[in-house]
Amino acid sequence: HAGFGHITVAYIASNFVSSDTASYFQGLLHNSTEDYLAGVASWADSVRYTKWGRFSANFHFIDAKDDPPRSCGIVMARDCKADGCVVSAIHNYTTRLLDASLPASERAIAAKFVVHFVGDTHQPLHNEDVARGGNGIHVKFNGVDFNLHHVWDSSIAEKLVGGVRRAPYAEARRWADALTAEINTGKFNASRLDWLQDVDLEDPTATALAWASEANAYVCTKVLPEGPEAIRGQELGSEYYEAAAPVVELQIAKAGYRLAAWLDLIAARTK
Ligand code: DCM
Ligand code: DCM
Ligand code: ZN
Repeated sequence: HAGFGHITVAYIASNFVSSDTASYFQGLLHNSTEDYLAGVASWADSVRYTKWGRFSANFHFIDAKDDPPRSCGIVMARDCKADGCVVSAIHNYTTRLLDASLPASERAIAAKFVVHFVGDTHQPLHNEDVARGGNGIHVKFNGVDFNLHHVWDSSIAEKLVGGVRRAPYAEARRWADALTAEINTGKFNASRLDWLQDVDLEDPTATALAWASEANAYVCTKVLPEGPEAIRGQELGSEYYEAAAPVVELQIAKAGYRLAAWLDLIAARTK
């Protein structure tokens, strides 16, 4: 369920947006329930393999051509493909959301892409070129074969919450509410304002690049601490998981909190 993390991020954002923001996006997305963001969070993944959605396939990641674990870092001119990457996609769809001359149907598509790509840019391996973001690194997780990208997209988060069902909305909601409490009064409370330091609606590329660079740095420290070859074929369900799970939790919490701030800025501008 690659969707579980995205749905959780969307529920966290729903918990933090202002009531004006909620009304604005509920109207745009024609969904007046509490699931208006969660319900569209995985849409971008469902269209990327369709004929209509092919143009968006490269928008889910940026292939940082760095050298983990020795050196991590993103260089836009080097790493963002000519037809786009997650950083330029966040810029493009934020701009389209703000463009009142576009039909509402196009602004709704832009909203769905923004909700999804803010999540993708917080996953370290969506900001790394090595083995196509870890897709080519085969590992085991609790005895089952996966690739490293899938472990970071799904397996770690699913283990953290004790497993999820095929439609993971209830589990995502519960996890989102727990992380919301950590942000409001718990272990993330002290850092929540720092998380918004780079947020600047005047410069969506710089904002998204700051988020992507922060996630990319984890590739050198927590994803591939001994390099890509050392991890191939390894069991990642115990010690590796123990070190990785706090990063996944932090990145999901940050993505949701930042998405709320971003949507608040956008909705305030459209008044
Ligand atoms: N499109 C996009 N980003 C743009 C322009 C277009 O993603 N900057 C996508 C979304 C639209 C589709 O292309 O649904 C068709 O757009 P248009 O009618 O402008 O060609
Ligand atoms: N992906 C990535 N970096 C790449 C290629 C793909 O982060 N260079 C992501 C996009 C999907 C997942 O990996 O979330 C699987 O991609 P695909 O279906 O293209 O193999
Ligand atoms: Zn994606």
